[in-house]
Amino acid sequence: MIDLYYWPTPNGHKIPIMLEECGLDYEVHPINMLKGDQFKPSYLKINPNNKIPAIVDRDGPGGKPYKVFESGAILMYLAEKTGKFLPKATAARYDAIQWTIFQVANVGPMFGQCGHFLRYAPKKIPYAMDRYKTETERLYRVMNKRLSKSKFLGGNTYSIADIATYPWVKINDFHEIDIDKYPHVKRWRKAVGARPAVKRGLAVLEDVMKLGNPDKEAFKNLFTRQKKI
Ligand SMILES: N[C@@H](CCC(=O)N[C@@H](CS)C(=O)NCC(=O)O)C(=O)O
Repeated sequence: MIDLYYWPTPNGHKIPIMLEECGLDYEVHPINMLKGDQFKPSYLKINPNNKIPAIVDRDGPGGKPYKVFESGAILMYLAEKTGKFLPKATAARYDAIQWTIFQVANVGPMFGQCGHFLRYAPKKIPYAMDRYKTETERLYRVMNKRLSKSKFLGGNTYSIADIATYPWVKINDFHEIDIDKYPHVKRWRKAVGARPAVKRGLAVLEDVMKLGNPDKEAFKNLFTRQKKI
């Protein structure tokens, strides 16, 4: 049994999708980041970085509970636990790992900042809007080129690289990207989005958060309270 500490955001979605793909049993513990649950001392014992997602594997290495934070590390841990969605052969394995790290180091942070400065920043800052939009477009071009030669991001089989990246590309409207300009990404997005496990993963707590304008309390918890950590 896996305890999933979760809120339905792009970084969050990756984990129920992987759990569904792997057929693992899990229990969802909502961490309402709009109310500041991510800062509670009880949660900081699971994720010292006060962000979602995190997991505790009740049956971890040596039969003991094991905590994992950082979505990329969680995907790798679950892939290793189940032997699924990460090829065994070295080159294929590292192809998938490279594209997973590409997501956590580039796609997530840059698309996130792009959406932030386009939509949430209280002041319009043209330099920041342009900087992150330009980088987001560049990352779409990188993925489009990769997917023109490869069925999936990590290679010819579906892997944790696709699971990591799909939830961010799904919300292309949020960072104001016209998906039609990236036909290979569009083809891949359709194929990944059609997987039954992806649909089930996305449905977990789907009603509790819509991308939109956060209210005053949510804005404080998401964007200003970090100064005190
Ligand atoms: N690198 C982290 C990023 C996690 C992250 O940024 N989570 C966001 C939601 S998508 C969060 O918890 N935000 C709340 C906060 O920053 O207080 C990962 O991939 O797990």
